[in-house]
Amino acid sequence: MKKALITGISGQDGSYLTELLLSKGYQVHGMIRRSSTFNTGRIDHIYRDPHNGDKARMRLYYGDLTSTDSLQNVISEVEPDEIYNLAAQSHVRVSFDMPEYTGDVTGLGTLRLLEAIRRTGAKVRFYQASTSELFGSASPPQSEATPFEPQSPYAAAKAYAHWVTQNYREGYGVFASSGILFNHESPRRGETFVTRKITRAVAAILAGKQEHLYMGNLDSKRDWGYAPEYVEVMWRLLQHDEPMDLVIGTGESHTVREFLEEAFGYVNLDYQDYVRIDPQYFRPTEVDFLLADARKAKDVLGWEPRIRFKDLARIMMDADLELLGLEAPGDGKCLLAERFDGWHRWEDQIVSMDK
Ligand code: NAP
Ligand code: F7E
Repeated sequence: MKKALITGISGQDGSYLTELLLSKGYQVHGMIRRSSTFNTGRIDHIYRDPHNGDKARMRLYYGDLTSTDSLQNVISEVEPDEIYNLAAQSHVRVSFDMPEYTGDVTGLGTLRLLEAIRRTGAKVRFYQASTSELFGSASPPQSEATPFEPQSPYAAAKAYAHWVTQNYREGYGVFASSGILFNHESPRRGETFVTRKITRAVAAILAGKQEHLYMGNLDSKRDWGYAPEYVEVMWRLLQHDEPMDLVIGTGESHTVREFLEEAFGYVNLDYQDYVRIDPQYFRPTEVDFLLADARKAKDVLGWEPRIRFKDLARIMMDADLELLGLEAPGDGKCLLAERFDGWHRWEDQIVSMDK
């Protein structure tokens, strides 16, 4: 049974990756941060009480990317075959408010992890969560050959993490691959990222719980994909013979305004009646136009996205409507069930975690 260690297991991608790896028979070990309340909402459905005698296939450990000893301890204890470094201060706007902290966690945190791998001599395959934010102001479409032009403390920290990952690959022979993933969303997306902020607001407006939606720049363009499809690439990347850097995206780009039209339009509302602009959501420097050229992913891994912009908006809308007990007008739920049913087969297996 292969063992995977996931940093950022409690995040959007960490939760989907956990489900995928469990369905593939892995033992999954995840690092979580200590907080005064449990912060495991996205993975609680996987919890099985170990006191019931179940054989543990999932365990959680306290640790932090800012703490070298916690990283070394968890690697020594788990002896993983694969490490997925998904933990980060991942919010671009917040990185302008907390630039030093973002650099420490998102940038130096990756170095700490790689250095722990080198020092412990662990024979692991390492995945680094790189990002389309690295391309910043570079002209679209962006591929592996596009030069980085980071436009935020977050992107600069991710650039450091990306280069140091490449350095440990070349300098120390670590099997280290970076997925340069464009934006990917889901019903589990953090509530302050723009897609989820919009779908939650539409549902709340429909339920009479919210009057207006305050937004920033509506003209930036993003290549939005569906998170469960993207975590599959992370896994496939580490199964490949050679470590590499790989761009992952849909090759389709839309403005924030178009996402508003899609989400409000889905329940027959006009976004212009509800959306107000609040400059607090503008960023000192913006990334205007991201569009993936993911041909290498198709050539090397045979990977292609199935869920596109409209389906993504519908899936997220249906989930947020359901959360508020509202009827979904479309068939987004069918989409979800049909295409990803197999992933949830781990539920039949014995899974346990001690938190
Ligand atoms: P997310 O939902 O924000 O999750 C981030 C995870 O990192 C959470 O589990 C969080 O723990 C953890 N974390 C934060 N600070 C930490 C620290 N100091 N030590 C240990 N863990 C810490 O992010 P995501 O959307 O799943 O993205 C996963 C990764 O891919 C991130 O590195 C992100 O930057 C990168 N990425 C994301 C996208 C995207 O569109 N989603 C695209 C490209 C790259 P808590 O739950 O305790 O906060
Ligand atoms: O913003 C604009 C905002 O915060 C998208 C992270 O996962 O993807 C994400 O970074 C766009 C930007 O994502 C609001 O200015 C307008 O142009 O959803 P976002 P992001 O900044 O693209 C990349 C790939 C990552 O790696 C990151 O970790 O939407 N926008 N009005 C707004 N954005 C937010 N959050 N809130 C607004 O009110």
